[in-house]
Formats: sequence, C-alpha cells, structure tokens
Amino acid sequence: MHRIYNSGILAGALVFLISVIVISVGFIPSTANVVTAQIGSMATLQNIDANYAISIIPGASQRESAYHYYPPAVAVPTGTTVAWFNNDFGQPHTVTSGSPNASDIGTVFNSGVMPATANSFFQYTFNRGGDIAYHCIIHPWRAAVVSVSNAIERGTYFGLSSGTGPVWDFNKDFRTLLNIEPLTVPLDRTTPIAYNITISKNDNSTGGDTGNNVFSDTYVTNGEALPLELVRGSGNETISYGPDFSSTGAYHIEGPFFTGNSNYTIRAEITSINDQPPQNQIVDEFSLKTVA
Ligand SMILES: [Cu+2]
Repeated sequence: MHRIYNSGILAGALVFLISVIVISVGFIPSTANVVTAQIGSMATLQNIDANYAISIIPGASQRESAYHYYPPAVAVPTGTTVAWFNNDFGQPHTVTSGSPNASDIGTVFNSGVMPATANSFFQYTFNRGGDIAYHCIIHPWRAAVVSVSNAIERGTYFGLSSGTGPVWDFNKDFRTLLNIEPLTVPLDRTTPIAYNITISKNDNSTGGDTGNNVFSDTYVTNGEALPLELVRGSGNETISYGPDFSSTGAYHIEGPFFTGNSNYTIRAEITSINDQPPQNQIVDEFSLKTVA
C-alpha cells in the first residue's frame, strides 16, 4: 500500500499536461469544490499527515480493470484523513465525490485532475458520518465508497473509534479502521509509544466464554494515536502490515480468524513510552461483534 516513486517533473510540462487533460475531458463540474491535487516529494510522503492510503491502481484507466481504487470500499471513523495515490503511471485520474451521473458530484470533494506523474496524491479529512460514494470523472465505470462512522467507545485509558462501531457487519464491510487513542498519555507527535494489541475470540460454539488468543502484536507510533485496520482475511494466513505512512498512517491486520457471528475482545495496552515501561498499567478491553 505504501508506495514511493522516484521521479522529477517540470512544472511547465505539468501545466501543459493538465491543460490537455482538462480540454480532453471536456468539463469539470461547475459545482465542484476543486482542490488542486498535491504533488508530494519523497519528503512530504514521509511526513504526510494522512491516516489511510487508497491506491489508484496500475491499469485503473482500463475498462476491464477489476478496480479503479483499491481498496474500493473502506469504513473509517470520523476524523480520518484518506490519501489517494495515483499509482497508474502515465494516466491522469480524479477522486470526485458522488456517484457517476449524480447531480451533486464533486460537492464534498474533488481532486481535480491528478497529474499522471509520480507521487501525485489527493487527501481529504472525513469529519461527518455517512457513506460517501466517489468516482473518477475520466473513468466513471468503477465507483468506490468511504463509509464514515461517529462510533466511539470510551474506556478508562483509551477511546476507541471505528468505521463500523461495536458490530462489524460483513454484509456491508470487509474492513474496518479503528483509531485507538490514549486518554491519559499526551500525544506530542514525537515521543515513541508502543501499543500491544491482542485480539481474542470467544468461542460460542462450545457454550464457553473463554477467549482464545488469536492475534497479538506491538505497534509503535511517534506520539500519535494508533490507527489500526481490521480486514476480513481471505486466505489461511494472518497478515499484519503497515504503516501506510511514517507516523500517522494505519497498520492493518488481515486475519482468517475474523468470521461471521463471533465475539471478540480487543485488548489495547501501552507497553512503553519513550522506551520506558509506564509507571502504571495502561490497558483497556473492548468488545467487537461480527455479523455475517
Ligand atoms: Cu480514473
């Protein structure tokens, strides 16, 4: 998900390219809140302030491509900043809110034409709940959606906000982004904080309530909350990857252990702050139910 390309561009060539594209596309919706797509350098990519990356995949301009944006559907908590990267080298694209042919396209966000150059990205912060469809004006045959939730649970030491709330319904969402935010540890954007995340599954089939530990790993952020996406796994393997960006980017857990109609406990603990164990235990447990 995290891709960095090396390439320089000439501003003049870029302006020319955009002019050609705009002319050939024919229109930009007049209602659009056009925001110029940003062209990140290596440095800005490292320092990008987004939480979640969506890729405009290689081949996205082709009609037969299964996806234009990947992942095509995500569920995120309010406050999440999503960054879309044009990884379809040599092709211009847009990230434009609304379904193709809808009357309100581009009213929530519109990247304008993202140049067909390396490191071209657009970002938007979702501050309101709801499902927001979007598409590419140039290739309007693969719409995508960001589902935004206001759901938040407060523990003693952490606030847990998520894209789906305490019930994760696989009929709607294959993935859900959690944001695990410490309530008692200052987030100074600098001091390393190590989070241990343990997921246990309560096996109802035996009538028992005992949690089987199905996942445990430690993630470090630089004085930031922990964005952590849960993905319903398709294979037999558990995959943990990330972050999407240096400090604010999401980590991901893709697990075959996420199955429908199950109950999970997510345990979050801060195991070190600036490489020192905290003086008091900082730990909370949250319940998550899956429905299929
Ligand atoms: Cu496109």
